Amino acid sequence: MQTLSDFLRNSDTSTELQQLLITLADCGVEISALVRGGALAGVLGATESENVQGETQKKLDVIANDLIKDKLAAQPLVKALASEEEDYVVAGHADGQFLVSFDPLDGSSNIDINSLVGTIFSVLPAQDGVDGEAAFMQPGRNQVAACYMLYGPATVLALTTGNGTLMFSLDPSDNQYKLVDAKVTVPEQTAEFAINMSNQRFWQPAMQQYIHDLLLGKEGPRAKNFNMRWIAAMVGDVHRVLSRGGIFTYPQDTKNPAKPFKLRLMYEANPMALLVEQAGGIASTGYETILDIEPTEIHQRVAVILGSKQEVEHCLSYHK
Ligand code: AFP
Repeated sequence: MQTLSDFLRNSDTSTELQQLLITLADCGVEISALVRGGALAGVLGATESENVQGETQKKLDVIANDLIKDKLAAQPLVKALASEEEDYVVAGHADGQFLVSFDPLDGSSNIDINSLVGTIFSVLPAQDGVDGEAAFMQPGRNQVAACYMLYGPATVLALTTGNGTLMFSLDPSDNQYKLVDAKVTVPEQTAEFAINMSNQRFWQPAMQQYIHDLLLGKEGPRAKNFNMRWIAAMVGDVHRVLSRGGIFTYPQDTKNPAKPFKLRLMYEANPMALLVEQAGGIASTGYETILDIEPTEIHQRVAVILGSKQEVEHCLSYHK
């Protein structure tokens, strides 16, 4: 079976990007081992500190964040990095070619219940003369690569460099990622949706109506029954969408008027949007294609509707 390194070597990915991707993949191998260690690795539970989003950081979030930061600091190709867990952009090597943003442990509330978590990376090209946060203010369309590692029963790596989406699985016998799907394809139709239903009363009318119609099933306007899944880790929900299709959404809500959106553009929405688009799906806010958003700040949050083409288009028709 083809390893990630073999695949990259035989692809038209630049040597520099290959090196960076191997570094990111290695971070996943180490974090996967920590996650598997669970309580025995002494990594569960919360720290006292809060991150910039005002959320209590789990111990493993901090460990994963530091691990990635250290690995990327040692990588001369990285000009700067931005993490969901860092208040500010961290400078790297002045002549580095790449900017890396990441969510070190997505779905961290799942850690203590031994459920799915993962790591998400987005890679942008560095630009001459633009430093700090300003360097990251590029639309997701500019990403040269996006990937996630999902730490589940198996550790999997989904990767795109803008030429389709590929899936690798981490072989525990030699700690190598092996190619399991060279052309991930999201089915255009689905009968499965993912949304946090507990927020229903806070959604905008368009999303209220769309979900209402899904719930009517065979007797409603959609004339078919829908099933629901919610993993509470975007990385897990997107993996399901890439594996068998579906629609995943975290829409705008009024639960906390100061925070109408939940998911982060740079660390979650953009990399997942590229992976889903490259697999034939769609990713939108309801009003704008995610990858076309011009970011205004590093920790920006957005509404997300992504997945199977026809179903997302159907959902978007309610937003017109
Ligand atoms: P954390 O990484 O802070 O745990 O957040 C995960 C997440 O941003 C995303 O991965 C999930 O889809 C979403 O939150 C879950 O949100 P709910 O708590 O509303 O289920």
